[in-house]
Amino acid sequence: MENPVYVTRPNLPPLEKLHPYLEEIWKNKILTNNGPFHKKFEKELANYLGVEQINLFANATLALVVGLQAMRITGEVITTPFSFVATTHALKWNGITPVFCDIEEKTLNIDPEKIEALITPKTTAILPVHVYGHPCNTEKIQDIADKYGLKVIYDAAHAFGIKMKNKNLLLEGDMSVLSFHGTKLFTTFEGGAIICKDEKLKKRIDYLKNFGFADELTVIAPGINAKMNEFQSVIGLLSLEIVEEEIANRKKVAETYFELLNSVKGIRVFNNFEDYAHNYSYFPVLIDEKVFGVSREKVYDELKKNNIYSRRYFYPLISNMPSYRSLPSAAKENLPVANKIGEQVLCLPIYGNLDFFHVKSISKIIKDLRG
Ligand code: T4K
Repeated sequence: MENPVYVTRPNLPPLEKLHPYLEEIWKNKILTNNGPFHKKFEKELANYLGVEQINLFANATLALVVGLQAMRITGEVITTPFSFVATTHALKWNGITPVFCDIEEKTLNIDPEKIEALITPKTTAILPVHVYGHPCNTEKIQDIADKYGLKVIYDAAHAFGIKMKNKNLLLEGDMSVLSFHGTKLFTTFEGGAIICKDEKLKKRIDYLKNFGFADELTVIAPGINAKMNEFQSVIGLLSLEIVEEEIANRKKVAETYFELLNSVKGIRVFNNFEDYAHNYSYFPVLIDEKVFGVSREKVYDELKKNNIYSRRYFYPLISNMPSYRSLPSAAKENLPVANKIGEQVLCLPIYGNLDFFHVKSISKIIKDLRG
């Protein structure tokens, strides 16, 4: 490939649309602290996502940290090792012990059948991730949470724009956290949001993300600075106008991959989206070396030699990282599925304006490697 092909590229609004907004910011000189564009974006985003209220954040990691604190989560939290490090780091930053639960083959999300065995008197919550935008089994997770009096916080960093048939995925559990990072389907450069259903909780989150200020003189808790600024909010407003088109374009890319890779023995693609409209935020494939004849590493290297930068999201597993591997729940024998998937997974490039020539070339390079 003449130019590098990355795992993702942001979909940016037309530059000329930004200028009037910047002029407005330059005129009114409000740059941050719940300014007019922040308010507008909060409203329009809530409307787009079909939720009542939303708290905007500087990024999803801070949103997770603040969200857990706002809900007063302590002790142990059951979570998945198959995610981006930020999921577990947010627990650590709150002094909470992560307890890793294995994942299910079908969705690569936390396996609800394995949660109960990990509950102890110290467990206060479950922190699942809708990995790659594959929805978790929220009914089963909620049943367990209700039975044991646990809170559920969804890391929904990959789940923007998922449309379920009978429910709003972002309203499942007690809280959902979205990411608007530059590598995400919907971006504000850096950014994130919390969606919760309780108005009092929303208020507490707003205080905590602004140093704990409830009014000019009252600080209710040692909060942090995690606010989204006016520039990010403007990008968010403009990105809302183009996100549906981005999803539709990504769908076409994904369908081409499906067509070209679906029947390759030893390669698993994820195209079983019967119950929901997917957002195509990632395109993970699983490479079973024994059947395919070639390792995931070899495929990754071969693509790289061709100037194509796939990513091994999420390898190594969080549970195998130095900060976490000494935890009893991190032992490999407790997490057989996650460890297997971690060795097999490769995320192929996907974004709205990825050239079909590239999709075909990537698929051909992979197929030609077959042992
Ligand atoms: N929970 C989950 C489940 C998450 O996946 C994440 C973030 C979080 C929580 C935390 O969300 P934030 O606090 O970030 O809002 C990336 C992202 O930094 C991270 O946001 C994301 N997950 C994770 C899955 O991936 P890297 O280290 O792989 O990114 P990087 O810089 O190598 O970018 C990958 C490719 O994307 C580049 O090769 C080119 C392209 N790219 C990237 C950037 C940053 C662009 O074209 N433009 C850009 O601005 O971590």
